[in-house]
Amino acid sequence: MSKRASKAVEQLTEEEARAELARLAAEIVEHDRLYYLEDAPKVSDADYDALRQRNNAIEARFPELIRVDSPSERVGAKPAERFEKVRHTVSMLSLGNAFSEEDLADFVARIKRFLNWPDDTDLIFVSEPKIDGLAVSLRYEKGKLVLGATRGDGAEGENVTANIKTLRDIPQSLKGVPDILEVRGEVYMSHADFAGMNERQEKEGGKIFANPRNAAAGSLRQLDPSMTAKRLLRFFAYSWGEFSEPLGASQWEILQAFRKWGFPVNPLIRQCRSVADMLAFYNDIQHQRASLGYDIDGVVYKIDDLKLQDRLGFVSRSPRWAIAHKFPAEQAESTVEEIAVYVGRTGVLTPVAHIAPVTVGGVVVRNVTLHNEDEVARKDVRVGDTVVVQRAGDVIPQIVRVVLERRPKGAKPYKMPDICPACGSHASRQINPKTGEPEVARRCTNTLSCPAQAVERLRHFAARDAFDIEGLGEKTVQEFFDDGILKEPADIFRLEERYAAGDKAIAAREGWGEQSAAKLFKSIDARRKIGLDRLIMALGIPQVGETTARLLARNFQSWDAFYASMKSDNAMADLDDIGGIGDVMATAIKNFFDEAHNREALERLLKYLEITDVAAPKTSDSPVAGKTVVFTGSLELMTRSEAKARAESLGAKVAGSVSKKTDIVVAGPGAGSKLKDAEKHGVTVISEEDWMKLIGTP
Ligand code: 9MJ
Repeated sequence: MSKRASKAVEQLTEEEARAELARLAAEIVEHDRLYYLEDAPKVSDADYDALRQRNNAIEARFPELIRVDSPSERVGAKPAERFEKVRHTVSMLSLGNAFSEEDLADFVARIKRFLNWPDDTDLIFVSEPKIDGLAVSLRYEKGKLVLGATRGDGAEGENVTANIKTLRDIPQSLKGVPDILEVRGEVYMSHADFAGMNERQEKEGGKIFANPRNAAAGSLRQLDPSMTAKRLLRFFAYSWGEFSEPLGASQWEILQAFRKWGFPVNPLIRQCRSVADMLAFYNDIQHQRASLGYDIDGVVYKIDDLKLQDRLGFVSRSPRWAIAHKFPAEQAESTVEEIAVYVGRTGVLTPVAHIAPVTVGGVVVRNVTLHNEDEVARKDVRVGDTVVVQRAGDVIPQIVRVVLERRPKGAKPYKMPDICPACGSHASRQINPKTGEPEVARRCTNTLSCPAQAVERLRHFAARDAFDIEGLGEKTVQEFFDDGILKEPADIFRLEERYAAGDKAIAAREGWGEQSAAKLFKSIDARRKIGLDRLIMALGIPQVGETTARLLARNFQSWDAFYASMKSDNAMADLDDIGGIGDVMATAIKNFFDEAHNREALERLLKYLEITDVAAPKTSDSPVAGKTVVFTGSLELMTRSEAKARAESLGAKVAGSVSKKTDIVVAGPGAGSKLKDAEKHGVTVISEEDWMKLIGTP
């Protein structure tokens, strides 16, 4: 980078800006050339990024000065909401797999047999590391990159051109190439960039990716190309699609051509002449795997000679002339030092084994998730056990099995705590009343004030479909929570009071002036009066979304009626009476109100609220008002959800099964057991047409 001190963008005159943009365009182009063509960058990535950022900042200030050859134009325009589909002119291949030396020997023998060549003839293969990323196809027309597409199903992929254009590894234009050229290869993310990205995502509360492959896929499929640009995807070329002139006579020759044109080609590729050579390559790559800095999951062998490739052709979708030799999942032994329990944002308790640090596939593993208590029981993992740890396909590490011979005497079976480690409330597994089986997850029942769940709950509480408090989004909730200002919903309504009383924590917030405070307090104030349905929705009761909240509100009509029922012994019966609330949901609602912490947090909140009743559905003038209706068979005049909504709007309850409480069964063609149940209980059965007449829609 130029060493001369740069003037702040804000202080540039128009003339200086024009000169600076010209200088930056030239400098960036030169760095790109060094980077892509010479493989010899002269500046660090950070310095390079700084140049681009300066260029962008100047362009933002002087948009009329943007040059036609501006480096920022290398980032394509924003694509449409969804990616457009593109058909590959030549299908993108999938490879068959070999998992052993024997599989590999079979592969080579098969080829010789097919060609009718004696066993002892030499065949040349190109051996390549198998990058664990995403295959893409890059189409150049007259040397210009015109299309970047994902593999998709091999025949049809997605148009990700704008994102592909942000990859520094991929040239935007080529000289001395056929008019039509499709270069194919793998987009991937290095271990270092993956770690850096997840670190940033964690800080910003963004999505954490499980492995570099997922991160690369996520980045490439970003709708906003500037997001892809931030994530530093890389590329290796190894194959091709359509071309208007031959690219070479062999795989090896073509890879050399790719390299000459400026594409990264993996430096570890080799030509091999025998199974023994190929195995030596495989072992060599396997040894280097941990230090490569990017994920590979095996090696690929390809017949070098393209004429032979042609003769060999395909078996179904895979070429007969190539195979992927996969690495076995990497395993290592370690000992379990402790089984800890973590509470996720939604209150689910997850047991995690803390093990003595061990390197598996080049990564130091200290923690291994045990997923849930059933999994711990199935594997019978105990503290003190020696365990086999595996990273398969670079997914998160897992415990494969316990080495029972080495179990210490007196090791006790693990028992999951039934109190939440974050707040001490009861943690339970809900029983599914239908199957009688407990749910897999154990959850903390202190929905409203468990600190582990607080941020998620508060975010949900303030969200648009609940309290809809403008200015209290996820980021602010997180910050207020971190500062100890917000712990539970009631705190939201105490903010202004505390601010007025000079609470330092609130007043001293960075970037938080009088105005933003006043604005937030105003939007909070506007929500002190809230509809019953929104309140119920906001509580975050497991299983209860917008529809159920509305259903509950309409049935109970007032908070007092609802709360009184939920606290009473009749709660289950009352919920059961509402058509559309199944047993699982009813149990979840009941559990919520059974938890004393929830009731306490609720009562603290209620002091600040005026809850408006929800009118019961109009019932007076419809003959189906107050009736319980069951729809069965296929409906032809309305969809089932339409029928249900219509019936409910007329004051009917819609139930899922026929009982003696049912008043009407509406049966379409194909009605089965429910029709029999109706007969059994002596319930009136009518056709869909009769139903329409009954509700006044001929
Ligand atoms: C990877 N993933 O590195 C192929 N691949 O060739 C290499 N994939 C491939 N070659 C034809 N090196 C289809 C897939």
